Amino acid sequence: MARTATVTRTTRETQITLTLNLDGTGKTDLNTGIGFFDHMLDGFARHGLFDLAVDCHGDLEVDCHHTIEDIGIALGTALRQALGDKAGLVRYGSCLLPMDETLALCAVDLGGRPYFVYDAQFATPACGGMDTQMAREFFYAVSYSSAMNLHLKVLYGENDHHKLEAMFKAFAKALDAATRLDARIDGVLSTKGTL
Ligand SMILES: [Mn+2]
Repeated sequence: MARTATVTRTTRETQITLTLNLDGTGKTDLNTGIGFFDHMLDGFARHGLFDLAVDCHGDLEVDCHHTIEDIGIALGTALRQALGDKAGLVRYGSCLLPMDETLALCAVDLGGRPYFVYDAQFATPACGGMDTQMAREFFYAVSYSSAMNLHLKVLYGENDHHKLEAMFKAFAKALDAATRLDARIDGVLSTKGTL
């Protein structure tokens, strides 16, 4: 069964159509209106081997906040739908991702209990059109809308572009691992028998 989902989300602040394929090859079609954020989502999709299309018309005349947060909600919602009944799902994934001087850590559990732990500091207020503060808002939105336990931490680093990109790629690799299916798993991987 195809593990894909398309989410359309419209508010007075953003109009979003997002399509996610968990079993893709890293193909992207990204039009968020924020060049730097497109670059981050591109790194996420390519390194997670997800196909991801995002079309967003957001209130960028205000700032980047609603656009980035709402795309996080749409991505999390699509992820939750695409995972379906989670039968055979590996469930856990983690990655330590180096990018030049930066090292980022990501660990995820797709067990259905949302939790979010985040630790990253930045030297500058923005990279391109993306406020550095919005990384937290984006990943928090993904975690609660997909019911994911998500831990993200920048262990060290200097350059804010590297820190952000390392987090998106670490998230991609951890999520790729957690969304794999294992034929040895009978039903769902939980001692409770439900996810
Ligand atoms: Mn880059």
